[in-house]
Amino acid sequence: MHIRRRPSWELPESAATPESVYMSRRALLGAGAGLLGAVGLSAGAEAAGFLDALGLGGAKAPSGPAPGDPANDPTRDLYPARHNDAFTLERPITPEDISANYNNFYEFGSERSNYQIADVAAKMPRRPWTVKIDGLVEKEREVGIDDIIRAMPLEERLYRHRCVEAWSMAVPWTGFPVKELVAFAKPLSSAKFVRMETFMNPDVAAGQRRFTYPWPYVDGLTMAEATNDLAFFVTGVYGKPAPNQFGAPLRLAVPWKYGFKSVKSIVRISFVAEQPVGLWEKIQGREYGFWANVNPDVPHPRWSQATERDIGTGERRPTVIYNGYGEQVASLYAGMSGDKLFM
Ligand SMILES: Nc1nc2c(c(=O)[nH]1)N[C@H]1C(S)=C(S)[C@@H](COP(=O)(O)O)O[C@H]1N2
Ligand SMILES: [Mo]
Repeated sequence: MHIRRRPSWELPESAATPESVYMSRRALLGAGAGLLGAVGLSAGAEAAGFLDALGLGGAKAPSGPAPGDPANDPTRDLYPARHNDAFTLERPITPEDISANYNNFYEFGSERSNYQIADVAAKMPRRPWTVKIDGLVEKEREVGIDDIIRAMPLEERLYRHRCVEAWSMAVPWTGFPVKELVAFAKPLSSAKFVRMETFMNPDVAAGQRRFTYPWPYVDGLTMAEATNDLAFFVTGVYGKPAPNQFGAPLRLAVPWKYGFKSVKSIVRISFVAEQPVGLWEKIQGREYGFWANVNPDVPHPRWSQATERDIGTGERRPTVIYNGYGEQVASLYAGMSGDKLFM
């Protein structure tokens, strides 16, 4: 029997995470894999939950000092960074204890909430960490993350984040504009896209033992998108080095696009001529495309994108085109049209 494993976020958040679903999933745990088919699972979240329960997703972190503890981060002296007043928000910042325990990071499992991702991700060593800069650049090189962070102008920006699952948050990221790293990388004029790749380490990231996902996680931007001032590389959050579950030590934030474009824990940045194919596009290209710009009027094939739930306040609010950043980014898409831009 073939059981297709779907990522839970193929379901809208409202359908994927109510406590009742979570509880009934737990109640069924003992029954094992055979039950997957027996209960006629159409919900991907359910299947993913079972796989986690079978030890494929992520067990509780052992107690003891976590190698990923941001309190020991070698760049902690750089925080808090200067706040950039050009990036403020009209909505309340999501409390850290909420955003830090509600994460999509499939390398560490598929249970978005209930502290699981945070606990398991904490086992990931943050150093040594290098970033390979390669492809169409003057000179390919591999740079230590601390050398990158210390060479960049760190600042704090308040950004909205809109997941394709229809939840959102408002976060004080610390980091630097992607365009600064592009300048540092010295791409050739033949480079048309920036491709970003997450680490690959199934020993600490049990989710990467699921062969049905085409690891490592990849996504990308056009050069014009990457050099737009809004495109941001995140190194910290809430005024300190980012805890691992947010994608330490280097994570993208492109707030006008759905959250899956914002690649976490980057180890490789490649300048390429061809449009990169992201992990989710590879799995389900009809639903998760390259552009993935936020648009309330273009529904996901299986749910509406008209509104979103703010995980901080619990409020449901209307979704705004380009997640409210149209003034900064709409010109990137001038002359282009069609639904493809928005999914
Ligand atoms: N490597 C990697 N990056 C990733 C993901 C992931 O599973 N793996 N999930 C994406 C999705 S779907 C979202 S919504 C955001 C979630 O970021 P947060 O956990 O900091 O809220 O990370 C994105 N980046
Ligand atoms: Mo997401």
